[in-house]
Amino acid sequence: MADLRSDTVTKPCSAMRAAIAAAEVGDDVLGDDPTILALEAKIATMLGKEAALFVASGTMSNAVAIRAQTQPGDEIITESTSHIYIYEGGGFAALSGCSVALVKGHSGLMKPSDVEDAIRKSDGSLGHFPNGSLVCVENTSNRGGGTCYSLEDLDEICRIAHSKNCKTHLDGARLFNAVVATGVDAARIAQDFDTVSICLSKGLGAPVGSLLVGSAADIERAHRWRKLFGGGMRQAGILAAAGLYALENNIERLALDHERALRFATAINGLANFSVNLGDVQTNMCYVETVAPAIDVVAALADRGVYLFDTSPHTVRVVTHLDVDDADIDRAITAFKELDNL
Ligand code: TLP
Repeated sequence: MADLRSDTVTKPCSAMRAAIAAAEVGDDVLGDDPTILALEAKIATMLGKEAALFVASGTMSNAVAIRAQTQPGDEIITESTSHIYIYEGGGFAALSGCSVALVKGHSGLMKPSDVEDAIRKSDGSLGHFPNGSLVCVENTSNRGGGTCYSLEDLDEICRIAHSKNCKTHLDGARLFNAVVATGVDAARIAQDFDTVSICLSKGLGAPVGSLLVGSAADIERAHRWRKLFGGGMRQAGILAAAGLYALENNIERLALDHERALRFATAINGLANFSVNLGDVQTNMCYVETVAPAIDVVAALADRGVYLFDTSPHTVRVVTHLDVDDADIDRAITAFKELDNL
Protein backbone atom coordinates (compact mmCIF):
# COMPACT_ATOMS: atom_id res chain seq x y z
CA MET A 1 0.00 0.00 0.00
CA ALA A 2 1.08 3.59 -0.61
CA ASP A 3 0.17 5.76 2.37
CA LEU A 4 0.06 9.30 1.02
CA ARG A 5 -2.34 10.67 3.65
CA SER A 6 0.27 12.73 5.46
CA ASP A 7 3.95 12.94 6.35
CA THR A 8 2.78 12.31 9.92
CA VAL A 9 2.41 8.57 9.16
CA THR A 10 6.14 7.82 9.05
CA LYS A 11 7.41 5.12 11.38
CA PRO A 12 10.81 5.29 13.12
CA CYS A 13 13.49 3.35 11.21
CA SER A 14 15.72 0.85 13.00
CA ALA A 15 18.60 3.34 13.43
CA MET A 16 16.20 5.83 15.00
CA ARG A 17 14.86 3.09 17.27
CA ALA A 18 18.45 2.27 18.29
CA ALA A 19 18.99 5.94 19.17
CA ILE A 20 15.78 5.86 21.22
CA ALA A 21 16.91 2.72 23.06
CA ALA A 22 20.30 4.23 23.86
CA ALA A 23 18.99 7.60 25.06
CA GLU A 24 20.05 8.94 28.44
CA VAL A 25 17.01 10.26 30.26
CA GLY A 26 16.02 12.20 33.37
CA ASP A 27 12.99 14.05 34.72
CA ASP A 28 12.48 16.92 32.29
CA VAL A 29 9.96 18.70 34.52
CA LEU A 30 12.89 19.01 36.94
CA GLY A 31 15.17 20.02 34.05
CA ASP A 32 17.15 16.78 34.33
CA ASP A 33 16.80 15.14 30.93
CA PRO A 34 20.14 15.50 29.10
CA THR A 35 18.77 14.34 25.74
CA ILE A 36 15.97 16.89 25.77
CA LEU A 37 18.41 19.61 26.77
CA ALA A 38 20.71 18.57 23.91
CA LEU A 39 17.85 18.64 21.41
CA GLU A 40 16.66 22.06 22.59
CA ALA A 41 20.20 23.44 22.40
CA LYS A 42 20.72 22.00 18.92
CA ILE A 43 17.58 23.47 17.39
CA ALA A 44 18.18 26.84 19.06
CA THR A 45 21.62 26.94 17.43
CA MET A 46 20.27 25.81 14.06
CA LEU A 47 17.71 28.61 14.13
CA GLY A 48 20.01 31.26 15.58
CA LYS A 49 17.83 31.78 18.67
CA GLU A 50 18.58 31.77 22.39
CA ALA A 51 16.37 28.96 23.60
CA ALA A 52 13.97 26.16 22.70
CA LEU A 53 11.27 24.05 24.32
CA PHE A 54 10.41 20.44 23.49
CA VAL A 55 6.64 19.93 23.32
CA ALA A 56 4.31 17.06 22.50
CA SER A 57 2.93 18.29 19.18
CA GLY A 58 2.80 21.06 16.63
CA THR A 59 -0.62 22.02 17.93
CA MET A 60 0.78 22.40 21.47
CA SER A 61 3.74 24.37 20.17
CA ASN A 62 1.46 26.85 18.40
CA ALA A 63 -0.85 26.99 21.43
CA VAL A 64 1.89 27.85 23.93
CA ALA A 65 3.42 30.33 21.46
CA ILE A 66 0.09 32.12 21.15
CA ARG A 67 -0.63 32.01 24.89
CA ALA A 68 2.86 33.26 25.77
CA GLN A 69 2.67 36.23 23.40
CA THR A 70 -0.91 37.47 23.76
CA GLN A 71 -3.40 38.52 26.43
CA PRO A 72 -7.07 37.47 26.54
CA GLY A 73 -8.97 39.95 24.35
CA ASP A 74 -6.10 40.26 21.90
CA GLU A 75 -6.36 39.28 18.25
CA ILE A 76 -4.04 37.09 16.23
CA ILE A 77 -3.56 37.70 12.52
CA THR A 78 -3.20 34.65 10.29
CA GLU A 79 -3.95 33.32 6.83
CA SER A 80 -7.50 32.08 6.21
CA THR A 81 -6.46 28.47 5.60
CA SER A 82 -3.68 28.27 8.19
CA HIS A 83 -3.39 25.23 10.44
CA ILE A 84 -3.81 27.50 13.48
CA TYR A 85 -7.20 28.64 12.16
CA ILE A 86 -8.48 25.48 10.47
CA TYR A 87 -7.14 22.51 12.38
CA GLU A 88 -6.39 23.37 16.00
CA GLY A 89 -9.87 23.23 17.46
CA GLY A 90 -10.07 26.99 17.89
CA GLY A 91 -7.28 26.76 20.48
CA PHE A 92 -6.40 30.44 19.98
CA ALA A 93 -9.88 31.27 21.33
CA ALA A 94 -10.30 28.48 23.88
CA LEU A 95 -6.82 28.54 25.40
CA SER A 96 -5.69 32.13 24.81
CA GLY A 97 -8.97 34.07 24.66
CA CYS A 98 -8.01 35.63 21.32
CA SER A 99 -10.08 36.54 18.30
CA VAL A 100 -8.64 36.10 14.83
CA ALA A 101 -8.22 38.43 11.83
CA LEU A 102 -8.01 36.33 8.69
CA VAL A 103 -5.88 37.32 5.72
CA LYS A 104 -6.79 35.81 2.38
CA GLY A 105 -3.62 34.45 0.90
CA HIS A 106 -2.49 33.37 -2.55
CA SER A 107 -1.75 29.65 -2.46
CA GLY A 108 -1.74 30.03 1.32
CA LEU A 109 0.82 32.85 1.33
CA MET A 110 -0.06 36.27 2.74
CA LYS A 111 0.99 39.47 1.00
CA PRO A 112 2.74 41.83 3.45
CA SER A 113 0.36 44.69 2.57
CA ASP A 114 -2.65 42.46 3.35
CA VAL A 115 -1.13 41.63 6.74
CA GLU A 116 -0.70 45.35 7.36
CA ASP A 117 -4.36 46.01 6.51
CA ALA A 118 -5.50 43.21 8.85
CA ILE A 119 -3.75 44.44 11.99
CA ARG A 120 -6.22 46.26 14.23
CA LYS A 121 -5.09 48.01 17.40
CA SER A 122 -7.23 48.77 20.38
CA ASP A 123 -5.31 52.02 20.95
CA GLY A 124 -6.91 54.88 19.03
CA SER A 125 -10.15 52.96 18.32
CA LEU A 126 -12.13 54.25 21.34
CA GLY A 127 -11.92 50.69 22.58
CA HIS A 128 -13.84 49.36 19.60
CA PHE A 129 -11.18 47.05 18.21
CA PRO A 130 -9.51 44.07 19.80
CA ASN A 131 -5.77 44.42 20.12
CA GLY A 132 -3.96 42.78 17.21
CA SER A 133 -0.79 41.56 18.89
CA LEU A 134 0.54 38.44 17.15
CA VAL A 135 1.05 37.73 13.45
CA CYS A 136 1.20 33.98 12.71
CA VAL A 137 2.81 32.87 9.45
CA GLU A 138 2.89 29.27 8.15
CA ASN A 139 5.89 28.19 6.06
CA THR A 140 5.51 25.90 4.22
CA SER A 141 1.81 26.55 3.85
CA ASN A 142 0.01 23.23 4.20
CA ARG A 143 -3.38 24.13 2.66
CA GLY A 144 -1.62 26.39 0.19
CA GLY A 145 -0.10 23.26 -1.34
CA GLY A 146 3.19 23.03 0.55
CA THR A 147 4.15 26.43 -0.82
CA CYS A 148 7.11 28.53 0.37
CA TYR A 149 7.30 32.23 1.19
CA SER A 150 9.99 34.37 -0.39
CA LEU A 151 12.51 35.71 2.09
CA GLU A 152 11.54 39.26 1.09
CA ASP A 153 7.91 38.68 2.08
CA LEU A 154 8.83 37.02 5.38
CA ASP A 155 11.13 39.89 6.28
CA GLU A 156 8.55 42.46 5.25
CA ILE A 157 5.74 40.80 7.21
CA CYS A 158 7.94 40.80 10.33
CA ARG A 159 8.94 44.42 9.76
CA ILE A 160 5.31 45.51 9.44
CA ALA A 161 4.21 43.44 12.44
CA HIS A 162 6.95 44.79 14.69
CA SER A 163 6.35 48.37 13.52
CA LYS A 164 2.75 47.92 14.75
CA ASN A 165 3.93 46.51 18.04
CA CYS A 166 2.92 42.94 17.18
CA LYS A 167 4.96 39.83 17.89
CA THR A 168 5.59 37.31 15.12
CA HIS A 169 5.21 33.54 15.23
CA LEU A 170 6.26 31.17 12.47
CA ASP A 171 4.42 27.86 12.26
CA GLY A 172 7.33 26.05 10.67
CA ALA A 173 5.88 22.58 11.05
CA ARG A 174 7.60 21.95 7.72
CA LEU A 175 10.25 24.68 7.90
CA PHE A 176 12.97 22.30 6.73
CA ASN A 177 10.97 21.49 3.62
CA ALA A 178 11.10 25.21 2.87
CA VAL A 179 14.82 25.30 3.65
CA VAL A 180 15.53 22.44 1.24
CA ALA A 181 13.22 23.78 -1.48
CA THR A 182 14.47 27.39 -1.40
CA GLY A 183 18.10 26.82 -0.38
CA VAL A 184 17.79 29.52 2.28
CA ASP A 185 19.29 28.70 5.67
CA ALA A 186 16.84 28.00 8.50
CA ALA A 187 18.32 30.68 10.75
CA ARG A 188 17.94 33.25 7.98
CA ILE A 189 14.29 32.36 7.43
CA ALA A 190 13.68 32.50 11.19
CA GLN A 191 15.74 35.67 11.70
CA ASP A 192 12.98 38.20 12.40
CA PHE A 193 10.42 35.89 13.97
CA ASP A 194 10.01 36.05 17.73
CA THR A 195 9.03 32.38 17.94
CA VAL A 196 9.28 29.48 15.52
CA SER A 197 7.62 26.08 15.80
CA ILE A 198 9.26 23.06 14.15
CA CYS A 199 7.67 19.61 13.88
CA LEU A 200 9.88 16.55 14.23
CA SER A 201 7.05 14.15 13.50
CA LYS A 202 6.27 15.19 9.92
CA GLY A 203 8.76 14.84 7.07
CA LEU A 204 11.65 14.50 9.52
CA GLY A 205 10.28 11.12 10.55
CA ALA A 206 10.32 11.19 14.38
CA PRO A 207 7.34 9.53 16.09
CA VAL A 208 6.47 12.43 18.43
CA GLY A 209 7.46 15.98 19.19
CA SER A 210 7.80 19.60 18.18
CA LEU A 211 10.12 22.39 19.25
CA LEU A 212 9.29 26.00 20.00
CA VAL A 213 12.28 28.27 19.50
CA GLY A 214 12.79 31.93 20.44
CA SER A 215 14.37 34.35 22.90
CA ALA A 216 15.14 33.15 26.43
CA ALA A 217 12.36 35.37 27.78
CA ASP A 218 9.70 34.12 25.34
CA ILE A 219 10.67 30.49 25.88
CA GLU A 220 10.54 30.95 29.65
CA ARG A 221 6.96 32.20 29.32
CA ALA A 222 6.15 29.33 26.94
CA HIS A 223 7.58 26.89 29.49
CA ARG A 224 5.04 28.03 32.05
CA TRP A 225 2.17 27.62 29.59
CA ARG A 226 3.40 24.19 28.51
CA LYS A 227 3.07 23.16 32.17
CA LEU A 228 -0.39 24.69 32.51
CA PHE A 229 -1.55 22.93 29.34
CA GLY A 230 -0.43 19.60 30.85
CA GLY A 231 2.55 19.26 28.56
CA GLY A 232 5.33 18.79 31.11
CA MET A 233 6.89 15.43 30.30
CA ARG A 234 9.23 13.36 32.44
CA GLN A 235 11.73 10.88 30.86
CA ALA A 236 10.86 12.08 27.38
CA GLY A 237 14.52 11.95 26.33
CA ILE A 238 13.58 8.75 24.51
CA LEU A 239 11.47 10.96 22.24
CA ALA A 240 14.08 13.69 22.03
CA ALA A 241 16.63 11.09 20.88
CA ALA A 242 14.41 10.41 17.89
CA GLY A 243 14.28 14.15 17.27
CA LEU A 244 18.06 14.48 17.38
CA TYR A 245 18.37 11.56 14.97
CA ALA A 246 15.83 13.24 12.67
CA LEU A 247 17.68 16.58 12.64
CA GLU A 248 20.99 14.85 11.97
CA ASN A 249 19.83 12.42 9.27
CA ASN A 250 16.54 13.38 7.67
CA ILE A 251 16.78 16.98 6.49
CA GLU A 252 18.70 16.77 3.19
CA ARG A 253 16.67 13.77 2.04
CA LEU A 254 13.51 15.93 2.00
CA ALA A 255 14.64 16.85 -1.54
CA LEU A 256 13.70 13.31 -2.60
CA ASP A 257 10.16 13.79 -1.26
CA HIS A 258 9.91 17.02 -3.24
CA GLU A 259 11.07 15.34 -6.46
CA ARG A 260 8.54 12.56 -5.99
CA ALA A 261 5.67 14.98 -5.33
CA LEU A 262 6.52 16.86 -8.52
CA ARG A 263 6.85 13.66 -10.58
CA PHE A 264 3.45 12.54 -9.32
CA ALA A 265 1.87 15.96 -9.94
CA THR A 266 3.23 16.20 -13.48
CA ALA A 267 1.88 12.75 -14.39
CA ILE A 268 -1.56 13.43 -12.92
CA ASN A 269 -1.95 16.86 -14.44
CA GLY A 270 -2.04 15.25 -17.91
CA LEU A 271 -5.21 13.26 -17.09
CA ALA A 272 -8.73 14.23 -18.16
CA ASN A 273 -10.47 14.07 -14.77
CA PHE A 274 -7.75 15.37 -12.51
CA SER A 275 -5.75 18.56 -12.44
CA VAL A 276 -2.97 20.06 -10.39
CA ASN A 277 -1.66 23.61 -10.13
CA LEU A 278 1.94 22.64 -10.80
CA GLY A 279 3.30 25.98 -9.62
CA ASP A 280 2.10 25.18 -6.11
CA VAL A 281 3.95 21.86 -5.98
CA GLN A 282 7.07 23.27 -4.36
CA THR A 283 7.72 20.74 -1.60
CA ASN A 284 6.21 17.41 -0.52
CA MET A 285 2.53 18.01 -1.22
CA CYS A 286 0.21 17.90 -4.16
CA TYR A 287 -3.44 18.95 -4.07
CA VAL A 288 -5.40 17.32 -6.91
CA GLU A 289 -8.68 18.77 -8.20
CA THR A 290 -11.12 15.98 -9.02
CA VAL A 291 -14.09 16.00 -11.40
CA ALA A 292 -15.76 13.20 -9.41
CA PRO A 293 -16.58 13.81 -5.73
CA ALA A 294 -13.34 13.64 -3.77
CA ILE A 295 -14.74 11.12 -1.25
CA ASP A 296 -15.48 8.69 -4.12
CA VAL A 297 -11.95 9.18 -5.47
CA VAL A 298 -10.49 8.48 -2.01
CA ALA A 299 -12.56 5.28 -1.68
CA ALA A 300 -11.68 4.04 -5.19
CA LEU A 301 -7.99 4.69 -4.59
CA ALA A 302 -8.10 2.87 -1.23
CA ASP A 303 -9.47 -0.17 -3.11
CA ARG A 304 -6.26 0.02 -5.16
CA GLY A 305 -3.99 0.29 -2.09
CA VAL A 306 -3.41 4.04 -2.36
CA TYR A 307 -4.40 6.06 0.70
CA LEU A 308 -4.96 9.80 0.81
CA PHE A 309 -7.32 12.39 2.28
CA ASP A 310 -9.98 14.55 0.65
CA THR A 311 -9.62 18.19 1.70
CA SER A 312 -12.69 19.69 0.00
CA PRO A 313 -15.61 18.28 -2.04
CA HIS A 314 -13.43 18.18 -5.17
CA THR A 315 -9.87 18.12 -3.84
CA VAL A 316 -7.62 15.37 -2.54
CA ARG A 317 -4.19 15.80 -0.96
CA VAL A 318 -1.15 13.67 -1.69
CA VAL A 319 1.83 13.93 0.67
CA THR A 320 5.23 12.33 0.09
CA HIS A 321 7.53 11.40 2.98
CA LEU A 322 10.33 9.09 3.98
CA ASP A 323 8.16 5.99 3.96
CA VAL A 324 7.13 6.60 0.32
CA ASP A 325 9.43 5.34 -2.44
CA ASP A 326 9.42 5.50 -6.24
CA ALA A 327 7.36 2.31 -6.48
CA ASP A 328 4.66 3.90 -4.30
CA ILE A 329 4.56 6.91 -6.61
CA ASP A 330 4.25 4.61 -9.65
CA ARG A 331 1.44 2.73 -7.92
CA ALA A 332 -0.37 5.99 -7.15
CA ILE A 333 0.02 7.24 -10.74
CA THR A 334 -1.29 3.93 -12.10
CA ALA A 335 -4.28 4.02 -9.75
CA PHE A 336 -5.20 7.59 -10.80
CA LYS A 337 -4.88 6.54 -14.47
CA GLU A 338 -7.23 3.60 -13.87
CA LEU A 339 -9.82 5.92 -12.33
CA ASP A 340 -9.42 8.33 -15.22
CA ASN A 341 -10.43 5.58 -17.63
CA LEU A 342 -13.50 4.35 -15.73
N1 TLP B 1 -0.90 18.88 10.01
C1 TLP B 1 -1.56 17.61 9.80
C2 TLP B 1 -3.07 17.70 10.07
O1 TLP B 1 -3.31 18.23 11.31
C3 TLP B 1 -3.81 18.50 9.04
C4 TLP B 1 -1.30 17.14 8.38
O2 TLP B 1 -1.61 15.96 8.11
O3 TLP B 1 -0.81 17.94 7.57
N2 TLP B 1 1.13 23.16 11.67
C5 TLP B 1 1.00 22.66 10.43
C6 TLP B 1 1.31 23.53 9.27
C7 TLP B 1 0.57 21.34 10.24
O4 TLP B 1 0.41 20.89 9.00
C8 TLP B 1 0.30 20.54 11.36
C9 TLP B 1 -0.20 19.13 11.22
C10 TLP B 1 0.46 21.11 12.64
C11 TLP B 1 0.87 22.42 12.76
C12 TLP B 1 0.12 20.36 13.91
O5 TLP B 1 0.97 19.34 14.20
P1 TLP B 1 0.52 18.15 15.20
O6 TLP B 1 -0.29 17.20 14.38
O7 TLP B 1 1.82 17.60 15.68
O8 TLP B 1 -0.27 18.75 16.31
